[in-house]
Amino acid sequence: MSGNRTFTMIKPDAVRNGHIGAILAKMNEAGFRIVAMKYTKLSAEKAGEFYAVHKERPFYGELVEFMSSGPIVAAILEKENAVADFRTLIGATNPAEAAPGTIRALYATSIGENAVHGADSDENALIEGNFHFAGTEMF
Ligand code: 3AN
Repeated sequence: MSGNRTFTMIKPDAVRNGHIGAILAKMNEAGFRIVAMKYTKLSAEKAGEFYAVHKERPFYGELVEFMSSGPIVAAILEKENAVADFRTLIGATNPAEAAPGTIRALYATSIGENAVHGADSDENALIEGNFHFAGTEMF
């Protein structure tokens, strides 16, 4: 499984702005297959746990508040070289620096509210996927 799966969330800003369908279409067109998916909402406690690695960063409180501010779409996606190819598809953290045509260039609002999350390593893809989908059937 290592190397061919990644974990993503469509964040509350993109959900609020009506971009779920367009973002899923971009993922599909780029060759990602959905293995597991759910429409859900993180409590502040769960968002804090998910982003625990950023606890010391100045934006942690803001990030937790934003990520628990509304529903998200969480998914595990499959494709060869999934983690790296997905990071390319979503673009830079700051949408102002994201390459044209990337999901963040198209749909993100700001560096904090940047439309979509993508795991940054195979190890984290597994941890984050388990965080949302442990015990869930995958296809
Ligand atoms: P990425 O999501 O591109 O991997 P990270 O891991 O550096 O970026 O940051 C995780 C999340 O923290 C970002 N998706 C974004 O929502 C938020 N974030 C990162 N940098 C900032 C910042 N300077 N100000 C506010 N929020 C930020």
